[in-house]
Amino acid sequence: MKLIIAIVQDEDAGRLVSSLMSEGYGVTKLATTGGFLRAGNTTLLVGVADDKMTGAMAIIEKICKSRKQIATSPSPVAGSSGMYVPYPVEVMVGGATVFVMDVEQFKKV
Ligand code: 2BA
Repeated sequence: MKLIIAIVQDEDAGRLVSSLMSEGYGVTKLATTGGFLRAGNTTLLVGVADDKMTGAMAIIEKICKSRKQIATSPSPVAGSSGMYVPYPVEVMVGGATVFVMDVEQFKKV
């Protein structure tokens, strides 16, 4: 068995959960925050049998789209004032950031 940890954009999360559930995957949805943008994203935990991995990854790839996002990032400290000056940066976010781990044990007690 594997555990998929998929960090996705909030815009894709609802459709992704529905698609995974309708194909029989168990899903847990967590509200998370990206370290760089400090904006909300969604992390899904999906426990899957080894032979179902390809199907789960195909659904994630189909639904999660890359998007440009404008974020406000702090510049280095400006001179002696010690003030942070925010400036906009454009970054390409997603489709999905996916980690796959081996599951040693899976129990429902
Ligand atoms: P954030 O950390 O908010 O990052 C959002 C996007 O900002 C990233 O998209 C990337 O395009 C850009 N970015 C991140 N760090 C950067 C930096 N130091 N300089 C310039 N641009 C930077 P994605 O790579 O698609 O990542 C989307 C979200 O996935 C991340 O949100 C974070 O929550 C998660 N993530 C990505 N890589 C990760 C990792 N190695 N470990 C844990 N979480 C990760």
